[in-house]
Amino acid sequence: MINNFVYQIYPRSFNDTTGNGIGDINGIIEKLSYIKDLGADYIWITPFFVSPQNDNGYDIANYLEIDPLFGTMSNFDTLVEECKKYGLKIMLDMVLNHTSTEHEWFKKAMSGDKEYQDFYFFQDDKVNWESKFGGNAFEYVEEFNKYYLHLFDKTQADLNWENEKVRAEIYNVVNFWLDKGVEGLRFDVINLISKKHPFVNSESIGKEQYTDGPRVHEFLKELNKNTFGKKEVLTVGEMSSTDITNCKKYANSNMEELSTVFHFHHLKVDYKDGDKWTRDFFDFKMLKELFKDWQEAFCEADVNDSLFWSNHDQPRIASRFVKAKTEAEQLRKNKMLAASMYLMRGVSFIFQGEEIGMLNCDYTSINDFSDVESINYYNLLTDPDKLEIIKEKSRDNSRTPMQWDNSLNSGFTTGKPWLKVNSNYETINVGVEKNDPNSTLSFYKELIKFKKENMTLVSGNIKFIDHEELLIYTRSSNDDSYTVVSNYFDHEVKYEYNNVIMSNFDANSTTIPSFGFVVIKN
Ligand code: TEU
Repeated sequence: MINNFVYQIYPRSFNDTTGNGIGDINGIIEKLSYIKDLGADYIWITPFFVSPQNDNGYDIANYLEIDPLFGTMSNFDTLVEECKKYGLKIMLDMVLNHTSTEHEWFKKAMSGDKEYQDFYFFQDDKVNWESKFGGNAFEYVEEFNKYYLHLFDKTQADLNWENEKVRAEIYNVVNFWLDKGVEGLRFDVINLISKKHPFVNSESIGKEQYTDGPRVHEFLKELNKNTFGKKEVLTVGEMSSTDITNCKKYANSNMEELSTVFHFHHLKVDYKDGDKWTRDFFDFKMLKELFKDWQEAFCEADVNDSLFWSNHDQPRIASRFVKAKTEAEQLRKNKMLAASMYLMRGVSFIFQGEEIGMLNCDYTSINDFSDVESINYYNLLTDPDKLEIIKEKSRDNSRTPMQWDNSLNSGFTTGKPWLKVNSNYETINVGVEKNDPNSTLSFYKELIKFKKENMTLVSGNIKFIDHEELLIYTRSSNDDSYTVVSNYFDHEVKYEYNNVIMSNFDANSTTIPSFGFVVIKN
C-alpha cells in the first residue's frame, strides 16, 4: 500500500507573483516549504500547458509548452530543482481524452487534412449523447458537413485512441514530462478513452457507450508499457461514473495499468436522485454503504484506493452535507471529515485550501462566476432558485484564490484576482491558523504525521461496523487495531468508548457531540 499524501495545486488560484491576478509557477516555488511542512510527499499541479483556457487549462493547445500565463519552461525546471531540495515529487495532469480545438492537430483536421481528421471523431451524423457540460456532444462543421465528438465543451474535441498514431503522439507527450523529472501523473477522465463503434443513439445520455469502454484496459496497459511502466511513478486515473470491477483492473496489484484511481460516488450522496443541480440533501446511509463497499473490496483485492474530499471540480467539503451552526461546530466538522477520510485505506489527496477549512464562495450574482460548466447550467436550468443551486454546486467554489493571510486579496495577488476572493479570508487563512494549535491547519499536520507513522493505518485491513447514526470502521494488522468513529450530524449521539488516542472534543466515554470523532486503540 502506498503511504503518500498528495497536495493538489490549482495554479491559477494558488499564489500570484507577477500581479496579473493569476497564480503562477514561481508562486508555487514560494510555497514549497509550506507544503512540505504540512507533510505532503507530492504536489499535483493541474494543467499549466498552452491553452485558450476555456476550461481553465483542461483544453490543451500544446502539451509540450507552458502557457505564458503561468510562467516559462525555465521556471518549471527551477520548480523541479526546488522540489528535490524539499523532498517533494511532482505529479502532472495529463489530459489525453481530448485536446483544445486550438491544438495544431485539430487545426490541421479543420484545414481538410484527412490524416488529422482521423485523430478525432469526425462523422456524417450525430447521435443523441449529451456533453458533460450540457447540450449535445456533437458539433457541426459546415465546411465538410460533418460532426465531431466533444464529451466536454465544444472547444474540447475527443481524441481517437483507436488510431495508433494518436497513441504514439500521446506516449511522446508523457515521456517528455517524465524526462523532465516528473514522478507522478494524474490522467484526466481516462476511463472515457475507448468508445464503442459505431456510435449509436443512447436510451439515456450516452454514458454506457464510452465509460470503461471495450479497449480501455488494453490502452492503459499499452500506455503503461510505453511510458511510466518501468519507472517509479505514482499514477492516478480520474474515472468518471465507473464501477468496482473496472477499478480493480485499473489499479491491479501487478501494476499493469495505474497505481490508483479517483472514483466519485461518495461525492454524489448530496445529489438528489443523482442530479448534481439540486440542493439541501444528504444521504448518510448511502455514504456509509459506498465507503464500506469500495474500501472493503479494494482491501480484499489489495488494490490502492484514493482518499479525497475535494478537488477543483467539487464544492468545498467544509460547506457540504450537514451544515455547521457555529464556528466551533465548523472547526469540529473540518477535523472530523479529515480524520474520517484520511484514516481509511489509500493514497490521500488534499486540495489546496481544504487544510484551512476554506468554504464555498459567497457570490451574489451569476456575473461573479467564471466556470464554463456553471454558466452553461445557469442558462439551462429553469428552477427559479437556480442562482442558489449554482452557488452550492459550482466548481468555482473550490477555485477562489487561496487564503494566505488577512492582507489585501488574502495575500494571493497584488493585482485584481481573476476570481473574487471569499470575503471570509480575514478569519480563514494560513497566517492565522499556523499560529493556532487548535486550528484546522494544525490538525491536518497532526493527522498526516499520525497516519504516516502508523503502518496499521496505512496498510492494515479495514472493516466497517454498521451503526444508524455514526460512521465506524476498524483498521487492523496482526495484533494492532484501531477504531475510528465519526458523527456527521449536528446533534449528539450516545456511544460507549474507551482508550481514545485522538479526537476533536473532550472525550467523555459515553457520547459523541455534533461532528465529533474519536480514534480508539483496541
Ligand atoms: O473532470 C471530469 C468530470 O467529468 C468532472 O469532474 C466534471 O467537472 C464534473 O462532472 C462536472 O459536473 C475533469 C477535470 O477535472 C475537469 O476540470 C475538466 O473540466 C474535465 O475533466 C474535462 O477535461
